Amino acid sequence: MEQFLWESKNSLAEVLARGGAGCAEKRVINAGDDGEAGAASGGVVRVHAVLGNEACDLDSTVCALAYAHFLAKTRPAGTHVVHIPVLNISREDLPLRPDVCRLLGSLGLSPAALTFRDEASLHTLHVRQKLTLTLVDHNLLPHMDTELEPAVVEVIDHHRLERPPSPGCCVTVEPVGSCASLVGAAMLLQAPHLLDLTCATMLAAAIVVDCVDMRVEAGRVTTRDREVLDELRRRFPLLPPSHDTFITLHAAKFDVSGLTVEQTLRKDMKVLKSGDISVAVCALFTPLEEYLGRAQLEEDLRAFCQARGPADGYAALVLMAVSFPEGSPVPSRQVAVYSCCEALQAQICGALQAADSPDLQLRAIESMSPVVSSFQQGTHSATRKHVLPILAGFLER
Ligand SMILES: [Mn+2]
Repeated sequence: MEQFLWESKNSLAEVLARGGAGCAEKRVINAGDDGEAGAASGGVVRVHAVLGNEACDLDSTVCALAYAHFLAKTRPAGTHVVHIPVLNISREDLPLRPDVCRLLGSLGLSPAALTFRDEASLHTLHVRQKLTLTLVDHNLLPHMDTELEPAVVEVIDHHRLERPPSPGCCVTVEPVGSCASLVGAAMLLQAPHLLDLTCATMLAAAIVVDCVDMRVEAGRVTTRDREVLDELRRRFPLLPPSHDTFITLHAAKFDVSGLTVEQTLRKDMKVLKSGDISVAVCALFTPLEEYLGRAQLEEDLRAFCQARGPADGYAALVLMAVSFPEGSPVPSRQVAVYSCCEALQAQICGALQAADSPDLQLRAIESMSPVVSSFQQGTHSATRKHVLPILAGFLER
């Protein structure tokens, strides 16, 4: 009989290392029915998904994995419920989170064992009254998921409480630095025996990253975060040093060397739309030089514009690069504009150069690339938040 990995006797590490092959709960959550897999498991009645937020950052990922593990092991057996962590992004977007990949990899955990949002038929399950949801690291479902709201039975989060109270839902919301501190606290209190080195390492990593290396001056860490991290460390003396974890994962987060041009652009993108023109505005976290020097840049940019956008594609791309030159307290900001249509590219450049609230103080960078127009931005304080309205105003005209 096929066993449900998350329900089995295995530790979290074993569950995740085994990968997804033959994974019965994946079929259940994919199909939204309990036909074959249900029969194999002795009749699955419900799926209890632990869902992180749409950013699917390290905190959300760790909380979903650890808390689903906790639920699977602490809920009475034989209730015909499978507990599954669901990462709230498509599987194809996992490489866009190199810090998450790095942490999972360092623990020997295989992404194959994870269930992503595009693999989970949550809406179908809900319609068939087979879904129960726990939200971690967010407390309000996004607009496209509001109809799942009646399925939510529990919330554990550290963001501002936005959900209206409902009788059937148990809400734990505390303004701590990391949601992993709340999940860790629950496990330490209710089922400390379920914590193993893998689980403790994941929780500690999320806490250290979200609390910015536990530095008080960063304004994120709370007493609660510190208490949970200290207790994890007391129980697991073999946990890697917090500072090392922070340095490694922080560097990994901004390491785009393993990403394709397309993935780099998609990583942090906002889209402006006016009439039938769409413009993608992408944030980059490396100097433009490192990026525009890539071979086949023009082909990649053109393909991105054509393949990725709405039906007509993106008419133009605006790249906003921010980096911190060594020893400099202020960021270096650069802007690049690309369009398959030369006239549009020139017009967008003109609009950005002419802007006066704020004045971006753009200085053309010659010879960086023949296909894009590149600028050094003199105004350090102007971020994408400021540039979007300039572009929106241009598109309206
Ligand atoms: Mn969080």
